[in-house]
Amino acid sequence: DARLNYQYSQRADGLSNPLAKALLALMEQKQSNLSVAVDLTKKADILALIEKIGPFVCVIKTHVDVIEDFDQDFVQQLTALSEKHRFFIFEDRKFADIGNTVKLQYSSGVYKIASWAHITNCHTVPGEGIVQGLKEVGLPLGRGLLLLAEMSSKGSLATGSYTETTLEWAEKHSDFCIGFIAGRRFPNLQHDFITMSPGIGLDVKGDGMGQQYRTPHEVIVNCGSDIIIVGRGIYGAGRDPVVEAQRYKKAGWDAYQERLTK
Ligand code: 5BU
Repeated sequence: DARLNYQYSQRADGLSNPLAKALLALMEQKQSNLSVAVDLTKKADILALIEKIGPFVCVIKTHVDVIEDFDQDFVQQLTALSEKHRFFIFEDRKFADIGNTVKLQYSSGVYKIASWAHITNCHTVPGEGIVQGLKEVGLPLGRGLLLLAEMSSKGSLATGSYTETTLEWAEKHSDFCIGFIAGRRFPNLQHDFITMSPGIGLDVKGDGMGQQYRTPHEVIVNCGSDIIIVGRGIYGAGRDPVVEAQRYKKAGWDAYQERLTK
């Protein structure tokens, strides 16, 4: 895939979604292909962590349903931080229901995800209608969707024909689907897509609950992924998040530079 040798900013041309274009441009500007998964449960802790690491990331990934004191003020503060430090917000909601239900889950309820998350994602197990439903809400708002083509966890069932069909739906809905959660770039696709990979760690291989870690070099240079998603490797026990964010940012960016010259 020749696009593996393109700079992120050059690849913006091959994507139709304006948010995807903006993300690729931002990555080049900030020299960051690092997304941090901020899986903490207190609003203040999350915001304090993001204030520190915001300068080093292109995307902050959230799980807002684990926040004990979630409220609209959290959304406002998160949005303000995303503007101050220039990053995109990815709510890792993993929608997994019929089109009509996910429309409601995406737009309504306590979280109103579509109103603040630039990016969200979904499983493809319910069929193509899930993409259609989310698109009805998200596309008019300028949002982008990632399809879960693969998962990083041991024994994941998202393989083979499940993954292949997921790729077809992304092609069909490439105006809204900006890419995939996957461990590798998929070859021979008509459109260009952004690949984001969770399960990234420089120090450990797993977490004892099925998570499997690979290095930035492995996923970006060997497997052609674009964005590394790092959680506990940044803020886990005994770690200095600023030091670790800079370390993962450098590892991700060095790997990307190496890929460009391959
Ligand atoms: P960790 O602390 O780096 O293991 O966190 C990984 C994050 O990525 C966490 O928020 C997961 O929910 C998320 N994740 C994942 O680990 N694997 C996947 O396949 C997908 C998401 Br999709």
